[in-house]
Amino acid sequence: MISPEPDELGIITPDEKHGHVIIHFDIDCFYAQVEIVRNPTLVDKPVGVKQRTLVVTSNYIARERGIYKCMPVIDALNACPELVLINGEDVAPYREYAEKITSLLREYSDRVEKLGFDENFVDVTEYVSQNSDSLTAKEIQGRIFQEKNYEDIQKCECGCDQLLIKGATLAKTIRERIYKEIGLTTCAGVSWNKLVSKLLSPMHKPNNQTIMFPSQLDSLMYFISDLKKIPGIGRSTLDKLSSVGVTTIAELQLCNLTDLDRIFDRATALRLLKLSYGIDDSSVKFFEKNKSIGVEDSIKPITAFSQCKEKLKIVLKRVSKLLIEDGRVPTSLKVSIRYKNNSGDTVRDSRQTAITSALFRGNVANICLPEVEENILKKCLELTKKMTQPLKHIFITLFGISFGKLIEKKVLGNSFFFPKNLERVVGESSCSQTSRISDEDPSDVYLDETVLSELPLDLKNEVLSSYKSPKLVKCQNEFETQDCPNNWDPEVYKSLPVEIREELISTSKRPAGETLVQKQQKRQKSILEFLCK
Ligand code: DCP
Ligand code: MG
Ligand code: MG
Repeated sequence: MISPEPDELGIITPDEKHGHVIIHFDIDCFYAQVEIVRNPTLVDKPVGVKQRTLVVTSNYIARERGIYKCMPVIDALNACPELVLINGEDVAPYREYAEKITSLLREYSDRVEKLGFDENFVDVTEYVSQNSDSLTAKEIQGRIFQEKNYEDIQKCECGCDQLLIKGATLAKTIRERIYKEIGLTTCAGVSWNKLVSKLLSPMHKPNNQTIMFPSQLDSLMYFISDLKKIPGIGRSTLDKLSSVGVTTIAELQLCNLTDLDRIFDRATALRLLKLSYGIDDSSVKFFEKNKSIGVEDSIKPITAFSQCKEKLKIVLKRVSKLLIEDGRVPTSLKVSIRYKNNSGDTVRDSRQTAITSALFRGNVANICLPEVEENILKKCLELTKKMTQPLKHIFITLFGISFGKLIEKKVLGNSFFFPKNLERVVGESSCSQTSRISDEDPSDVYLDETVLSELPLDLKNEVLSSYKSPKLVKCQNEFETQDCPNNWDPEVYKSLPVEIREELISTSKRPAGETLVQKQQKRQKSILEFLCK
């Protein structure tokens, strides 16, 4: 047997740096808690949430009465006849609560990484360092892994223990805020890496948190023992490992790279060895919004194209709700179907098409307007037709609609034109293709060429004829939508750097500027009203 290369072995010895504080949060009995917050009369009852034939989760009262996750509804009602069962097939409320939590966590760090629906990693290293004094605690919050006394724990030479203890104080504060402001209890794990924090968080369920120190790492991995519990080791990896007789963490630790090289590439082999020692040097990713928003629905088989529209409409209504909650405007549309092909096999297919943001007239909430909905349904049907055309018989059992390439509303996207005062703003917000606006007649109106070009011809002519000499400019920037004070367009205002916002406020207070701005805003309002009719 060839021995592993020394420098690679060096990497897998448990001597990683402990400079970070990473908290893993997991909401207790998530769907069930959301249902109880929505209907507090359920608080002292056993509550289960069902999807189709399974109870996907239940509150802890129900769990004490024998209900477990993904138990068949029939068995659950036998075990606990008084179980209050709530239909949880519409996941929109859960998504809403999950987003509330994520946005609260983002107050503490830009590094907030979602894992599934009800879990988040947060790297709070910077926050803890910057608020070190206020996080100094008399005692360690929550539980210590294996109920150790801190005094008995071997201290780490790098001094990370104190940082972690402050992290635990912060985790407690955040959990209390989540409960007070959102109404949900959570569990948390506090350590220096994602893997360890994730393994710690469920240790004292519900509503508690667990911390661990680097000198306890070997005990943790020995305690966990089961390879399946390590996130990042999936089914196929487990199968490959078991094909060479490795089924526990201890057995994996005994492997050397050469053993693993036979079944994995070198990078995977190293990663697996590191994980078996509790070493995880992956960082918590920066918060990122979903790349697409979609819904899929299993349906009773439909056997004629004429039945598709009705089904698609139901799915579209559900996905519209999610889109509106998100607020971004989509520019691509995808339809997925599951169907029987000409050989009788059940297969899936999808088709997508670009859609213009002008379809939503500056606000994704307009997706609810009948003509917008109809327009999208028409596109969905066209896509469905492309997929079903080659079929001898139609037999569809699932429809999915997903919107992608989501963009924040453009700086001019729903203001449509902008006052001259915004000239600097546009230039300085790296709106690369925006024409520089010169010092001309203050009554000039600037229209976004991109938006204009996307309008139907009659509307476009109407808009152009409304102004004496409109100037066309192009802006491709995408910005976030938030509120704004005073009379400024919120979209435009909030997208600006603070110093420019301040300048705008002071400019808008000047009488001359005020007249111009108000005049142009009035026009803007009327055009928007016109567009929203
Ligand atoms: N979920 C699901 N189907 C599954 C597992 C879970 O729909 N097979 C849903 C219901 C859960 C939610 O995801 O409420 C979060 O999953 P968790 O595993 O975190 O379970 P809970 O939050 O319900 O319970 P716990 O208190 O154990 O975290
Ligand atoms: Mg949970
Ligand atoms: Mg979870």
